[in-house]
Amino acid sequence: MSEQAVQIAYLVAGVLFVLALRWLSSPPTARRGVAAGEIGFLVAVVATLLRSEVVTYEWILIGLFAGSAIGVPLGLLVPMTAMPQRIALSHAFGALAAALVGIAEFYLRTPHLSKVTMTAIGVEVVLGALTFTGSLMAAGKLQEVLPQRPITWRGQNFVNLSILAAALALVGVLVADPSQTALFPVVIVLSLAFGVLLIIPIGGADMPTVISLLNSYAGLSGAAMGFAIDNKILIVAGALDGASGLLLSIIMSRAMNRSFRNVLFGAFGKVQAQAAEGVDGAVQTAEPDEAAELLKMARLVIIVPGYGMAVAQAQYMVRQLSDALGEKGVEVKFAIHPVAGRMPGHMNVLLAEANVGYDQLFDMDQINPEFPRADVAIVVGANDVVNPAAKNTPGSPIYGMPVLNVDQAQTVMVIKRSMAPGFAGIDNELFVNPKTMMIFGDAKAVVGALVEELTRSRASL
Ligand code: TAP
Repeated sequence: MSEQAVQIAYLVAGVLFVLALRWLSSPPTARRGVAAGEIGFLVAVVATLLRSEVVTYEWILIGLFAGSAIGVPLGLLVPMTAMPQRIALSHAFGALAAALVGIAEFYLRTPHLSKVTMTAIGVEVVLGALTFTGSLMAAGKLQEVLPQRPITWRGQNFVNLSILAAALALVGVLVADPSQTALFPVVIVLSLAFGVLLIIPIGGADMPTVISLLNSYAGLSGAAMGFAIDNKILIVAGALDGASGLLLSIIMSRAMNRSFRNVLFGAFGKVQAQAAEGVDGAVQTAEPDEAAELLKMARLVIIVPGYGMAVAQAQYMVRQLSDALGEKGVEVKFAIHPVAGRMPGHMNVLLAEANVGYDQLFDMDQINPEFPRADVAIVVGANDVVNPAAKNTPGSPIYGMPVLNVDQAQTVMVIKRSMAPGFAGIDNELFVNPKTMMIFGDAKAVVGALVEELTRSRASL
């Protein structure tokens, strides 16, 4: 394939990546966005493989089969609820690949490295190495093979930043004089160590935000690799990845009430250290038949899905509940909190899977003013995202986090298995609110029972 054709293919791939990001930002076009991204990568990979600089395909094929042997089972077997740690592993692999390419380039080309190339290799290896160990640590914390609690000590930020500064200073020395090859392994070791130290003080609760940030680092490492080996599509894809990962981290930290400065310095995550203080008050429980009676009389019902809906795989039942209510003339809306579940867009993905109409899904800012008008808010396996402590209890670990105002509805039905806390590990005063009825049980079973009650009464009419 001529070099010109390769560059045109890269341009097409770059446009597809931009379109993919554009389309992924809205549920109705998200599937198209995934397809555009996949086609973009296929075009980029095929064009690269057909480039004249490929000497032999032997190792490429071995890599292709080894990668597929790991990637396909990961994609098929890992449940949606474990997606954050799976994504962290993908970042670890991607960042390791970038770091290894940088290391190979250094030893192949030194000492004939220009200052620009050495800078690019330095950035690539530092970011690649720290993202590799950082992502492995993040995956380990989320999978709970490592302790979730933040581990902190005095002077931690100073030590961590000194290690990073030392790695960058050594890169600076190498840019001035690439023949100092003995310094390069030190850069690698310092960067690997920084990745571990960066994650140690961060609690499991904040890990998905950090993973998004590591995604950004992996992208920037890839972009630097593009400069190092003069590959334009790597620069484009890496820059898009770097920028979108950074934006997503900012959006997530805002939604979880973390300042982004804290994210960058890894100084947050002490949330779990402040344990729940307990809430006083009587808990009112209800059975699905009582709840169904109330639902039949409602005009507006707002359903709030959360992590428990994902665990129970209750989204199909929830869709049936929405349909059954719709048939009774009840208006049904879904309230989507930006960090409900365990990954960005978690609820949107599940509800789309169950074919809930996009016009029924409302973001927090859109739906919050509607709660006072709602006859019933049904909370399906959500907890932290509806916890009024975020508004009313200064000192609560989630104080300041924007939440869904379900307590403003006339009646609140909470479906969960017990009084156990959610991700932030704190109790929820909503459960003892006189307006609230707790319907204990697995989300799928309870919502199924509600559907049965609603449709049975329809059949008997
Ligand atoms: P959580 O606060 O984690 O609460 C989920 C609730 O679901 C639990 O209290 C649990 O109570 C219930 N549950 C679990 N399995 C269930 C089942 N089979 N049936 C019924 N209920 C079940 O969830 P949320 O309200 O969605 O909030 C998300 C939390 O994750 C927030 O703290 C957020 O900051 C954090 N987080 C989110 C993200 C993203 S990007 N989404 C990233 C990082 C962190 P029982 O055990 O009593 O059933």
